[in-house]
Amino acid sequence: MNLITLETVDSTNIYAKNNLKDLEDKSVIHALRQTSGRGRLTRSWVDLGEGNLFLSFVLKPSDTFSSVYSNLTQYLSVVLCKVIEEYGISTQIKWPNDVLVDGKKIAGILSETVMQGNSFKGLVLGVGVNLNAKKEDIDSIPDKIATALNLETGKSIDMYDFLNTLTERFFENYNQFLEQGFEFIKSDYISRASFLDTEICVKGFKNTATGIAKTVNNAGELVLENNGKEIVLTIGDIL
Ligand code: BT5
Repeated sequence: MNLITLETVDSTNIYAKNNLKDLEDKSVIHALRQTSGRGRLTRSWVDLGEGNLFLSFVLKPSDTFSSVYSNLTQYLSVVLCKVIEEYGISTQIKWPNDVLVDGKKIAGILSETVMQGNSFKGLVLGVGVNLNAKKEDIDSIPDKIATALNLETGKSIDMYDFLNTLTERFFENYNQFLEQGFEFIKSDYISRASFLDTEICVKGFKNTATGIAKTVNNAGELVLENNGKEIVLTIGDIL
């Protein structure tokens, strides 16, 4: 693993994408501060100050895209849960990849695929984790109830310890995950899935689907049941 630490950057994902060609496979771009952290679609990721984690994994597993790469966000969400649990805190996953503590968002993941024409150049898998935040700053995050690891444990968190454990655990099983796909993490994922067996609303690009969340299938897709009909969702936000 090649770790690059930057003082301040607009977004570690943007940095990784702009420099992708010069970055080797399994590079990790880490920033102490982020001025324009990005979420999915047009959303942003709030920088809650130094001591919080902002990083992007640069992955170049092959020259062609494989569907299992879409599940890497779910793989990372399970790895994150396990690292947070090492601090004695229980976690939940909200499909597809939000990591929650007591229903509050503690981490977010953003995966971006880099293509040049039709050719696949690599993936940038970004993650932000709230490790050391003030309660008043957490409460000012728009649209979401959030938390941070220091607020949950009552202790300040060593960001470098967390970073080292996270990157080590991520690469420990990375190759096996790529070979076996979502099934490799399915039981770890399902055991933390807080949305199963409840009625949920999922907003996709065009439509909103409603139903009882039955399971997450072997491809990592969310299976809803509505009036006896099965709806299989590949992408979306649980409202
Ligand atoms: C995400 O998007 O959760 C993906 C966030 C990825 C951030 C990392 S940081 C390193 C790398 N570089 C980047 O530029 N990005 C990645 P999404 O599911 O769209 O959720 C975004 C929503 O989460 C926002 O609209 C807020 O409601 C909420 N949010 C923003 N900042 C937050 C924070 N610090 N803690 C908890 N929730 C937050």
